[in-house]
Amino acid sequence: MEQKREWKPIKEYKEILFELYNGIAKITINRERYRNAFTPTTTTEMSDALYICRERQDINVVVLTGAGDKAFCAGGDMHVKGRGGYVGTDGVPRLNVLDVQKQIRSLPKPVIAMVNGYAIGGGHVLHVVCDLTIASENARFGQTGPRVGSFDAGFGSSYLARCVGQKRAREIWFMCRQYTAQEAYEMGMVNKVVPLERLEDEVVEWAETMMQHSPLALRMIKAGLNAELDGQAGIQELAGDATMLYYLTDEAQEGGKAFLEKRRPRFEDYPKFP
Ligand code: S0N
Repeated sequence: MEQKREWKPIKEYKEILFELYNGIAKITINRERYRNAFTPTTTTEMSDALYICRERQDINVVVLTGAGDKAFCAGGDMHVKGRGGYVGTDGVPRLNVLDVQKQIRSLPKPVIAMVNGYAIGGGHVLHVVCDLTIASENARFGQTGPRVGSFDAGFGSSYLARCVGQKRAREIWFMCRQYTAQEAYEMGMVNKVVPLERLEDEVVEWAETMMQHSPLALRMIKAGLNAELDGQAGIQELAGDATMLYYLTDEAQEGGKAFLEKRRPRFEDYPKFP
């Protein structure tokens, strides 16, 4: 894909690129040779980058993609798949892509999957857990788990079903077929399909539109949409945001001040909106 804008490196890693442009952070799985299949190193690095995305004030929207023009991500790297998970350089099997999924879901900023080719297996799950998916016309979507000895019965199934419906989700997992970008769009798991050469422009335009909107409003909407589906973990997220907003009020400040000044808090001074 032609690079039309100057992405500045945020941090150097072995298996991902992590770059910034105009408030947009881009995480690129950089294993083109293996269709951007992820190893435990890839997912550890993605976790670190996502943590930085959460912390940094100059990052408003996050884009997840794969290097080259063939694949977004082909799932877990089968070369390192052992008993109990994907075996890292320390010899320990892990499924730490699950941590990446949770981070994407709970990141209080929009995350866009920029799907530039195959999104298969665990790579399909990664696009599913992103808030939005924009795909190039050459993108292909699908699951292989039951054919290659794995499955994701978590977000990769349950949230997928919320997007495409139960029958389609079961078809995707039971049949292990591939779907074109247009078919994925019609199923409701892709927001827009564009020619490959327009993909990054389109994604940046969506990101820039969202950046004109209230970040707190976007954060609360994401938390609310998650809460409806994520049970106590979702409520915890939404409640955490409510606490953060409460801490911004004079009423909450009064409680803390009164404690430190060893006096009764004057909560009666604050408005009670109907
Ligand atoms: C992507 C496909 C369709 C591309 O086909 P194409 O273009 O014909 O290229 P290939 O010649 O097949 O591939 C090029 C080179 O890339 C290597 N490669 C491709 N995919 C992988 C991979 N996943 N691991 C390792 N290497 C890969 C090829 O081997 C080839 O190398 P060389 O040139 O040396 O032969 C096609 O490649 C394809 O079908 N790939 C496999 C896709 C797949 O089945 N992925 C699923 C992997 N498993 C998971 O993701 C498991 C997920 C999981 O375990 C999980 C469990 C619980 C909870 C969560 C998860 C989760 O991860 O989300």
